[in-house]
Amino acid sequence: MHTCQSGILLSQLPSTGKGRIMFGHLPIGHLSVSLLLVCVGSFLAPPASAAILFSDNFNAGASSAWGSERGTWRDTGGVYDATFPDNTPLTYSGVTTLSGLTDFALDVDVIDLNDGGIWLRSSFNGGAINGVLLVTGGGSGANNGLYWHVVQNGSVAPLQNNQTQAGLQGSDVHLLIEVIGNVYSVYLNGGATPFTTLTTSTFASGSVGLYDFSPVSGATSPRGQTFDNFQVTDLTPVPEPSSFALLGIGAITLAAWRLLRRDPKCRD
Ligand SMILES: [Ca+2]
Ligand SMILES: [Ca+2]
Repeated sequence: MHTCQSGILLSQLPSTGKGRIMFGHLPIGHLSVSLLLVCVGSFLAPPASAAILFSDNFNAGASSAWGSERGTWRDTGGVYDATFPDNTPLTYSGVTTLSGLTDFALDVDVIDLNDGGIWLRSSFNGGAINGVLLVTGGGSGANNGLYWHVVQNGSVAPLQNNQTQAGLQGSDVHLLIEVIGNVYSVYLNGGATPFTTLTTSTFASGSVGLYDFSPVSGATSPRGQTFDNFQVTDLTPVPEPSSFALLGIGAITLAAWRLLRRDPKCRD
C-alpha cells in the first residue's frame, strides 16, 4: 500500500496561517500560480473588439443620435457644424446613444479647419460640461495647431500640449483620436506617431461630441470649420476565444500530472 494521495489537500501552515495547496506530497502553490499567470496572461492580453459603435457621414442628414445640446447644429451639404458657434459657453453636440465609453478610437474629418474641437469621455451635464476637449486650430482661427483642455463642470482648465504645423488653418484634415486608459492621442492625416497627446485620469468614461467656435454667416458659406465622416470604434480589451482558456487549463493539468509522476510514492 502506498501513501500517494490522489486528491488536493488544503493544509494550514502554522507559521503564516496562509493556505497552501498540496498535490500528492508536493506543494505546488508557487508552480501552479506561475503557470496560471502565464496561461491567464496569454489569453487575457488584448486584442480589442474593434467594433464600430457609431458612424455618420451626414450625407442623408445628421443621425438622430446627435444631441445638438448647445449651438443649434445643422447638417447642410453633407457636413455638420453649429449654427451658433460659441466658446462662452462652449457649444456641444454629443452622441446621445453612447455613454460610458472607456477605451475607443474616433475618426473624423475636419473641413476648413479653424476653431472647434472634439469632446472625449464627455457629458453635457445640464450645461456644466465635463470632458476632455481636443481643440482643432483655436485662437479664433489664428492657431496652426491642436491642443487639449480638461473641462470640469463647465470650467475650462488652461490649454495643454499645443502642437503646431504650418498651414493647418484652413486645411482639410483627418484626425484619428485614440483614448486608452489615461492617455489621449491624436494622429494627424494618417501619421504613424501621435501629433499631440494628453495624459489625465480626470475622466474614466463618458460620451463623445463636437464643439464649434468657427465663423458662421448664412446657411452655407462661410461656415468656418465643419465636420464629416465621424466614426467611433470600441477598443475595450476582450478575452480571446475560449479555446485559449481551455489550452491554459490543459497546460495546468499536464504540469500537475507530471509532478505526480515524479513523486516516487505515486509509482506502483
Ligand atoms: Ca459627408
Ligand atoms: Ca463652423
